[in-house]
Amino acid sequence: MEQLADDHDLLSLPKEKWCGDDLVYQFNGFWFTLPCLKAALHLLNNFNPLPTDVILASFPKTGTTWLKSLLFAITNRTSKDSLISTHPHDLIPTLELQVYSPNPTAAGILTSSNGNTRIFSTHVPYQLLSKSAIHSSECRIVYVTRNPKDTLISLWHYMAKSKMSHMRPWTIEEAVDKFCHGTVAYGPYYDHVLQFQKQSLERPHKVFFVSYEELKDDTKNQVKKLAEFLSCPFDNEEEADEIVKICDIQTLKQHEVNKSSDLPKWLGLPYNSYFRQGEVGDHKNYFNSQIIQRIDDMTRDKFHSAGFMFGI
Ligand code: PAP
Repeated sequence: MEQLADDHDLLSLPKEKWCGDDLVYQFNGFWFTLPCLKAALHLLNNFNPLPTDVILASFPKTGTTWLKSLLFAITNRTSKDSLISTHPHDLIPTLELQVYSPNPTAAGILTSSNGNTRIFSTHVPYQLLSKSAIHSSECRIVYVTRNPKDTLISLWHYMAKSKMSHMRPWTIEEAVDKFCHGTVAYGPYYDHVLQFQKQSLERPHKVFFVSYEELKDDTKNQVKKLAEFLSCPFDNEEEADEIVKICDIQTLKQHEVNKSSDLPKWLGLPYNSYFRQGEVGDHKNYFNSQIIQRIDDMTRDKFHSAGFMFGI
């Protein structure tokens, strides 16, 4: 992996504008905002997972919040009511935002010894994680993906919320362009997804790979598979039914904490920005046929030609 000594080295990396005037920097083939890159390097150099740890990995806007809720509920059945009072992102911290950031809000999880399974999440691509202790550890990885068009429209909405009125807006055309060039935070999306998909085929006991669409289509069945992967299968159907219900977006949206427009300490966007439509196919309300064609061509070229028949 490319070695960087200091901030000066970081600033000399190739950079591009992505959302409005915000910059992303290229490191080992992927694009990062500067704070996330610094934190990601800190994480890669210092995180030593326990064999019992679970890492939720994802490209942004592919179902992370949903999976955080499900993973928490599945592994903490007796305290699953915490989902009523605590935002899923505060129940399961993101390594590069809450644990290895310059002002970490959840670093205590590294030293806590309450005996619970530690669950972390990350958007850092496998290509970089494979250079860290995460690769050799027996910890398990759960990866969620989502079709590229809905991922992009979800990202576009989310980033639009982050723009102040005086800032240049991010048009849909610009967002599509950046997404297709891979110059979005943690992009390219296709390289991110493909590597975890490959790992899940090679090491199915280590990497559980699921799509947002599969989860939507048959939530209960996928949740049961997830519980088995995590070595905590359900004793009865009712247990699985309950977890599906408490993690449903409509249930979660009703909790005050998830409706809140307060800003979490670790990010500049309000808690409620993680719950929007939660539907499959929302891109059809925004993309014209040329945009759909452009992304579908890219999906065929990147996914289908690699044998991964997903995303159209
Ligand atoms: P993150 O990577 O920033 O954490 P992430 O949670 O992956 O974001 O993506 C947010 C999307 O998941 C939103 O999709 P949308 O913009 O298309 O609506 C959000 O609505 C959706 N989402 C959040 N929680 C759930 C849930 N419990 N069930 C289904 N979808 C959900």
